Amino acid sequence: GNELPEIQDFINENIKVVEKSDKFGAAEGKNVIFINAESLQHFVIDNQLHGEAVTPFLNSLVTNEDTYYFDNFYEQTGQGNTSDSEFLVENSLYPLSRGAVFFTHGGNEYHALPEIIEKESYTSAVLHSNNKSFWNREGMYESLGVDHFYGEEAYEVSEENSIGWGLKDKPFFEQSIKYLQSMEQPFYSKFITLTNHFPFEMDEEDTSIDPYNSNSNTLNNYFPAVRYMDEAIEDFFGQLKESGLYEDSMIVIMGDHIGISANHNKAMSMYLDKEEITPYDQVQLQRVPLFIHIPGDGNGEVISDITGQIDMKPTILSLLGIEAEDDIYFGNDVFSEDRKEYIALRNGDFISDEYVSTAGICYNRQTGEPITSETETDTETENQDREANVCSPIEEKVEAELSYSDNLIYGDLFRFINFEEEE
Ligand code: GP9
Repeated sequence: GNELPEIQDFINENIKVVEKSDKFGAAEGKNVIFINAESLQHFVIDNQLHGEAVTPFLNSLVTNEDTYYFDNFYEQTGQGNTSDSEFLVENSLYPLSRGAVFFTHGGNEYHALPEIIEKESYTSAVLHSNNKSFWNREGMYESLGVDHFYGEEAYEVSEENSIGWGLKDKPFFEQSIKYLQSMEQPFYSKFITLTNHFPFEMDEEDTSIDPYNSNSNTLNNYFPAVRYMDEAIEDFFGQLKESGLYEDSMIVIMGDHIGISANHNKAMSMYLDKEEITPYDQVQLQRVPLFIHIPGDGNGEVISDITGQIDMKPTILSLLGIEAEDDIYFGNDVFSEDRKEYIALRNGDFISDEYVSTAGICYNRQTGEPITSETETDTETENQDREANVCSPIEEKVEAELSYSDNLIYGDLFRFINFEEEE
């Protein structure tokens, strides 16, 4: 645990914001219903196919007065895909650069969201109709302090109501309502959807928008699968209202990771009407939707600040009005004025207000143009390369952040901290 003081100093100096955001406590005492939306990317939101909206319900949520929509919110996962997104959300730590931390370090001690909010009388549950051992969820959830895990055996799954990876999202939500109703309140529940998963297979009866027409079947089929998810979430909102849970809950919808990889760039460039997908565009495609919907709030807006999955834990805690000053985390409350100015991706790329850094190239974020020279004030040749890279100062912070997060995981360092005492 010798490294802890250095890590804590780094976090205090570079990450933590002392001042509470003006949304602190905006959802105090409410249930949290978190939808981990499989493979949902930002580019489909408010976009069209064959002259139709791809996600009519989610589009209506963007402009809903009770919704905060974040249109520059990035997924930060690595090889652990969905499990990495869960790891980011619950811990505000980075997943690992290789392998899935759910498997490699599922037995570590953590100071995760479910555990923290349990002290404020919150019950926590994950609902996901898949085998409990997939991604070692059962083991990891115990380490994260999740109280209940409703896996595949909690659902009625038949040939008729399943496709691809298992139970379709509509029956999944329908069958989950009874579990929510039986949960002690307030609760923090996470729903992990499944239908919008590669290869995006759909039954005819569930297809309400025609596929795209390109050389990529993956991208073609993505649209009907996303539309199905949009409908499933809309139905779920209806069920929440009918069950009386809606008013007392905050509903968060977050895309977990990209669904369309760079292998489909030709088709993607055709859909987005671009000549090509540049490395800069590739980073922009790592944006996933984040909706924070607080019934009765009335102040909803679209927020374009640079944000990411690492921010979810401090954001949820702040919205619930829970202070966790001594906690160790690498994100910020998305509503905070004083947030750190960049979001780091797991491969060391980053996005800041001004720049996008990827594949060793520093881009102007607004124009998407590479920055070739910023050396007007210094003509000495040997300094040019160094100074040409205006991304360097942030790159250094990103590198430090990722490696401190790795150290915490590899060294299982949370076992050396007694948060009870510190709080
Ligand atoms: C599996 C589901 C999908 O249970 O969460 O996982 P993914 O393949 O997207 O990581």
